[in-house]
Amino acid sequence: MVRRTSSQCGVRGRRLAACLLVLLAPVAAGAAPLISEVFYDAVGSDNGLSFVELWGVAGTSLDGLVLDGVNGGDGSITPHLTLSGVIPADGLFVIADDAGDGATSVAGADLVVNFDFQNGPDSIVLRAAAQVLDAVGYGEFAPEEHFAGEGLPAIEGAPGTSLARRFANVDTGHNASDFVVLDVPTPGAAALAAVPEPASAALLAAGLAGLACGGRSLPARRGAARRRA
Ligand SMILES: [Ca+2]
Ligand SMILES: [Ca+2]
Ligand SMILES: [Ca+2]
Ligand SMILES: [Ca+2]
Repeated sequence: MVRRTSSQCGVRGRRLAACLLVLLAPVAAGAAPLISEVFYDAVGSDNGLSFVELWGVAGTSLDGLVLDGVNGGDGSITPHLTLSGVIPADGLFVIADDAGDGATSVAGADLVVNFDFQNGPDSIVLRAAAQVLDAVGYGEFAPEEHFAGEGLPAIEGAPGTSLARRFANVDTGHNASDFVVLDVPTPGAAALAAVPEPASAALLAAGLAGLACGGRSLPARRGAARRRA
């Protein structure tokens, strides 16, 4: 058995703690809105049923932001939606498809516009002018196709299912791991990761890092050292 020295353990533990802090951290207050759920393929016609849900800090203006659909086949942009409105108190803003008469069947819509995002492989990108704020690509992309998401694409579910972030406020930049298929779409509702207090997040990461170095937490190992002394 190879024994790690305490200094090897310390370096390894600090690296792991830093990684865990990044992985566990929800998006910080003041950050740009995220695409938290997309529902682009209802059973049968999508008209008046599809939606894109955004998560953001309450009070954030969406005026002038753009949602683009990027065609996986040729990279063309359609639809191209200019947004307006403000993230409400619960942090979730629902952009719902207009059924053609100014109304929508999507519950809790915050903005009604006419659109039809395609089934994959495609991507949906949230922009502020040329700056990409968030993006999700979904479906199986051939090498020559155009993926405009982050990391690897999210998998597609059957018609009637949506793609949603595991936690609406957590974005690791990897669509495949951030998004899951929901059998029942949830416009305007989402699981949120608690924003940890900086001290408790650091303690959690340090404890987990300590476990990686011999299965004892850092305080436990300090205690053992004191008993030997
Ligand atoms: Ca459909
Ligand atoms: Ca429509
Ligand atoms: Ca992102
Ligand atoms: Ca939702």
